Amino acid sequence: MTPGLRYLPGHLALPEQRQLVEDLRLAVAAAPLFTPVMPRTGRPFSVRMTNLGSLGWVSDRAGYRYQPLHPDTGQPWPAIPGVLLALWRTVSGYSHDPEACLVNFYSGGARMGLHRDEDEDDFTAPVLSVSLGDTAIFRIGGPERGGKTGTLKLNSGDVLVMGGPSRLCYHGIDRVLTGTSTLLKDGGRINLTLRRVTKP
Ligand code: MD6
Ligand code: FE
Repeated sequence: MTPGLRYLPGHLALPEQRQLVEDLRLAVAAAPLFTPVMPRTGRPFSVRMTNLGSLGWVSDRAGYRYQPLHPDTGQPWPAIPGVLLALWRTVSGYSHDPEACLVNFYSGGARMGLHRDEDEDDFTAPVLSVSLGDTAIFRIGGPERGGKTGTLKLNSGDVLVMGGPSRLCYHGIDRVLTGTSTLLKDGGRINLTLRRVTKP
């Protein structure tokens, strides 16, 4: 496994997963999921997104960036839930709180192409990911596009920490295995990624 990558299978127990889903339902009511589009081409992503925290990641024709307000409502993003802050403080090994939690919702044939998370100013903080709902096939490679890659199954409750050298590795979601979890009543998968954006 890539140095700095930590895979914590089943780290979140079912009660915490259920609490998070409840927190997310309230958050999404205030900050609705939107469909991001690729810079320049305007091609839509197959996942829908929203954010929690003081900054949120958005992608539109103008580019990728972090911003304090929801692009459609113009309101600040909802707060990062306590379960997630507690998780970050326990496993990130980083002494400042995250500023952004990107919420990705996968339904049907949604996937995520290989990419690096590189829009942050602080790469010394890890990116911490939480998976909820249906199992996904996660693909990870090295720091260069086109290198050797491998896959990992991400199940509901799994936590993945991309720190150290793995922080800037290419990764993506090949596909989501429909019907593998009953956590979300209408199925699908939610991925949460906690990020530190600015240098403290
Ligand atoms: C996903 N995850 O699991 C997509 N990024 O749906 C990511 O893009 C990701 O899992 C940075 C760190 C961990 C991740
Ligand atoms: Fe990512």
